[in-house]
Formats: sequence, C-alpha cells, structure tokens
Amino acid sequence: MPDPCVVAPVRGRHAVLPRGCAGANGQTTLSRLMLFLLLTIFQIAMETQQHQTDIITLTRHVLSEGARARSQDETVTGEMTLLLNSLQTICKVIENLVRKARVNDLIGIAGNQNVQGEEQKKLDVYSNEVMIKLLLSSGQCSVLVSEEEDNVIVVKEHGGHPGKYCVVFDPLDGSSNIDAGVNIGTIFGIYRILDGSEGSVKDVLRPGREMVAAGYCMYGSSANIVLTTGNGVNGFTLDNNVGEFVLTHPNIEIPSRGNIYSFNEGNSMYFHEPVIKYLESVKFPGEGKKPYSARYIGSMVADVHRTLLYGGIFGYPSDKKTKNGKLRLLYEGFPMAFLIEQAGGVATTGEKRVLDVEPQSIHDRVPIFLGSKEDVQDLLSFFHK
Ligand code: AMP
Ligand code: P6P
Repeated sequence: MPDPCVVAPVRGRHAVLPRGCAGANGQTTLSRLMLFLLLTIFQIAMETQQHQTDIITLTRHVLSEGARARSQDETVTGEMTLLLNSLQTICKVIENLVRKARVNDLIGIAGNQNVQGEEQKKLDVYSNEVMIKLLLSSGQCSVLVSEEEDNVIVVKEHGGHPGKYCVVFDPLDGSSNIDAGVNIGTIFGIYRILDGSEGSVKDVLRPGREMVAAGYCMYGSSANIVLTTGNGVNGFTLDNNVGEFVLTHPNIEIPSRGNIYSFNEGNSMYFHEPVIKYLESVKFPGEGKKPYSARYIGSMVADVHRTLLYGGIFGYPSDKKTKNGKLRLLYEGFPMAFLIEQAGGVATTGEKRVLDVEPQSIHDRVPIFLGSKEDVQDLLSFFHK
C-alpha cells in the first residue's frame, strides 16, 4: 500500500503531504491531497510567470512598430519613436507624483486659476510643468498645446530644438477628483507639423482625423497607458517592480453593444430633447428588455477607459446652459475619438463625426457621444427624428 503522504511526482519532484495526512479518515486525506495539488499547481504557475521571457514592454512595442514603419517606408527617421518614448517617461513621472501626492502634500489647490477659470490643483501645475519641460527637451516637437496654458507654445520661441510633431495634451484630466483619490489621467494627441511650417497655431487647428497618434495614461489602482498610432489600440500596465509599462490589453476592440450609459444626469434639466429621449429609452427599454446600468466617474479618462473595455456609451452633450458642452475638442475630444474609432467604436457630436470638426481656437469645447457602435447609433436615431 503506497504511503498516502507521498503523491505523484510533479515536474520530477515528489510532493510530500503536510503532517498528519495519514489520518484515519480517508476523506481528510483526499481533501488535503486536493489542496496540496492546487497549491503546487499555483506555485508552478507563479514560477513560470516569473520566468516568462517574452515580456512586451511599451518601449519594445514602440521600437518594433518603428522598425516595421521603417521597413515599409525608408524615409522613417525614428523621431516618432523618440517622441512616444518621451511621452512614456512623462507618464511614469506623473504617475509617481500622483501615487505619492498625499504623502508629499501635493493634494489641494495651488492657489491660482488656469485659462479655463478652474482652480489649479498642485498636481495640475506639477504635471503641466513636467510635460512641457520633457516635450521641449525631446527635440521632436515644434508646437505644444496644454489645457493649462492660455496660448500655444511654439518650441523655437522657448529655446527648444524644434521637431516635426505637435503635441496637444491635458496633463491631468479629472483633476477635480484628485483629492478623493479617484482615477485621473493624462490625455495626448499628436499631429505631424504642416509641410514648410516652423511651428504655429495653424499646425494644431486641424481636424482630429489628421492626428497620427493619440493616447492616455490613467492613474488609479494601477497606471495604464492606452495608445493608438493608427493601427489599432493597445493597452499597457505599469509594472512598478520593473519600471516598465507591459502589454496587458493587446488589440483592444470595443464591444459592438454594451449595457452601460455614462452621462452626468445632474445636468438633466438642461439636456436637449434627443438626449432626454435616448436616456429614457435605456432606462425604460420596454417589455422583456433589461435597462442599462448607469456608471459615471466624472474623470473622462476613467469613463472612456471603462467604455472602451466594457462597451456602452459615454456622453457629455451640449445643453441649454453650454452651447458646446464642457469637454475640450483638441486634447480631450480628438484623442478619445481617435482611440474609440481605432477600437471599432463611434464618436460623434450628435451632428457629425468628432474627428471631422474643424477647431477655431485651441481651447474649443465639443459636445461628444462615444462608445459602442450600436449604442451610439441608437442615440443618433433620436437626433434624426
Ligand atoms: P518618423 O520619421 O520616425 O517621425 O516616422 C514617420 C511616420 O512613421 C510616423 O508619423 C508614423 O506614422 C510612422 N511611425 C514611425 N515610427 C513609429 C512608431 N514607433 N510607432 C508607430 N508609427 C510609427
Ligand atoms: P462634470 C474633469 O473635470 C472633466 O474635464 C472630465 O474629465 C470629465 O469627463 C468632466 O470634466 C466631468 O464634468 O460636469 O460631470 O463634473
């Protein structure tokens, strides 16, 4: 009779059951055996993961995408690769600021207002400064637009080395949530400078469809970068042990329909009729249909990230008090619309494709509905009635 304390070898090693396994009760032995085998399998899985050698970091992904671009077009210089990796570094620096904010007394207001007339939080100010300094020094940009800056930043007028890209960004979106520890984020979009331009506001007053890359970094329980360069959408999660963003969400595709609607219904009394009717349709869907769930975080990065992964619809519409809604076209609407479309979704103002809007000024606002194709089409049906 084999000793029930020694079980079948696992990877060449005999696993020995813990003390007392040879109890009189066969049931005890069996349950202990099952537990021990599960623990052994878990340990093997963990060891395997640690020894995983084919880790795709964001750095590696960007370098390989650059090599692929160069193999298809010999004029590719590597400047985009350098810019994307500069943006990655920016996200790591801001993530560190956000994660340590409360300990380093970075919570609270900086005591001044930004161009939007909003109270600037200390983290807003720090994040904006970090982003501008690192982009100026990257040597890849000729024009910068920040939500926190009144005017466009022309790099050559700031002693920087101009490059062929223009970056528009919200350094810390959702800042009203900073003190509550709710997810916040950095949003960016990239245009290639116009032929013959040395850098001016004209390089960024262009429809979002002319962007060559867009992304965001969401700072929450983990830091996540979601990026498109026009060939789909990939998501990366920061591994703080390694200090690298690791590919965790390859080729993100938004579900064609979800069951979540994400609007600030505190504005309902101001909503126009089509939005009111659409919201009623998802709350009272009629016989035999389940109503949608309401989810609203109040940080665009977080609400869009959830919509991208789970599907459904996010909206910040124009209403009776704000002609064009609240969200900014250049550095919120365009990048998020680019990402959503690249993931197979739809982004509309209610009247036209967001990416086709022609900016008149760098801080234009835009009404926006984005998310799963079928959900947004349902919404649009109320605009066309
Ligand atoms: P570059 O000459 O490096 O500025 O790249 C020229 C164009 O090639 C860019 O605008 C992109 O459309 C594409 N490209 C170059 N490098 C990359 C990259 N690492 N990832 C994605 N697209 C890239
Ligand atoms: P409201 C955050 O301040 C922000 O700019 C976006 O991140 C967010 O989607 C929106 O405003 C929230 O606005 O009016 O619902 O608080």
